[in-house]
Amino acid sequence: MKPDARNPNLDQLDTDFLYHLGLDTSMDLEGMFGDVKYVCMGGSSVRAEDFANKAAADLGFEVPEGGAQPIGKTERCSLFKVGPVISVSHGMGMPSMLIFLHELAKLLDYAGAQDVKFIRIGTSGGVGVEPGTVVVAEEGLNGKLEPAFEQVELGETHTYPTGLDRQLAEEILEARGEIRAQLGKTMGTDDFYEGQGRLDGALKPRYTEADKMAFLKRAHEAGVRNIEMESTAFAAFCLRAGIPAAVVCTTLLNRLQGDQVTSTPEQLAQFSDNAQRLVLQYIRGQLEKAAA
Ligand code: R2B
Ligand code: URA
Repeated sequence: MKPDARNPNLDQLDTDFLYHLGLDTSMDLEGMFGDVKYVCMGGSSVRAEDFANKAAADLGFEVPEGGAQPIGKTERCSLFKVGPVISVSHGMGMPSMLIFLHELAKLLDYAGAQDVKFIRIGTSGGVGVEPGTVVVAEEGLNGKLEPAFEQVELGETHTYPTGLDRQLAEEILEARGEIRAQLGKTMGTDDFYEGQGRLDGALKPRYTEADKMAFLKRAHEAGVRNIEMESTAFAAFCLRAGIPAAVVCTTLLNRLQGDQVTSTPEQLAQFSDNAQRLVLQYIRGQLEKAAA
């Protein structure tokens, strides 16, 4: 975190309880997390565990028999550490993820971890891209196609920019090898159904199929290649904190062709693996470069 972004109020706390992580500053956070360089976050706890075990195998780090074990409490998220990589789940949507971003940024600050990058590895709906394609975000756009994240603080709306680290995005893309991946803008919304213009929610929508297609085409023309539920808050938080950040999402469907996710569990696992592998290929390259 850049020093001028750090909250000076934290100096008044005897112990800071990182409540949702189940960790606090009476613990040896430096010993536990001081060497972290990459925080890889995704919605699901199953995928966080899966990524931790893949990271161990791919990057050559040991895990206990039975696989990587969670650290802290697992009520709200699952956090694993493998070498310099934290793999952690953040739930669905910006409110849940923001809680973890605050607690993870504090955790790493208390631990004295240096030069840490945050990477969200997620799922999304593609816009004009083949399912399974990984989109590395150039920036986050909100549901109005603006590069902005709005937050109400003390009764007033504040707007934060949603740019992402261009160099990091390009380096991740360069690691793609055989994986189908591309740059694109990622739209972040507060809902999976009407917030993403779907016509298959529970309630009668205010819009028609023609309205939906016109919006998705407008989004595509604005550079949007996928839609998910966290990118704008993630980008805005990391930009404020001075943490280099990337959003790397696989696409589960092409929204220009429908709303339902109809792929088989095997296909979905492969799509998810594409984004995880891409990030692992990038991290492996960086660790090899640092060791050379
Ligand atoms: C992608 O997938 C989830 C919704 O299915 C949400 O967390 C997101 O951004
Ligand atoms: N996640 C989303 O938020 N939207 C999709 O269409 C698929 C996954």
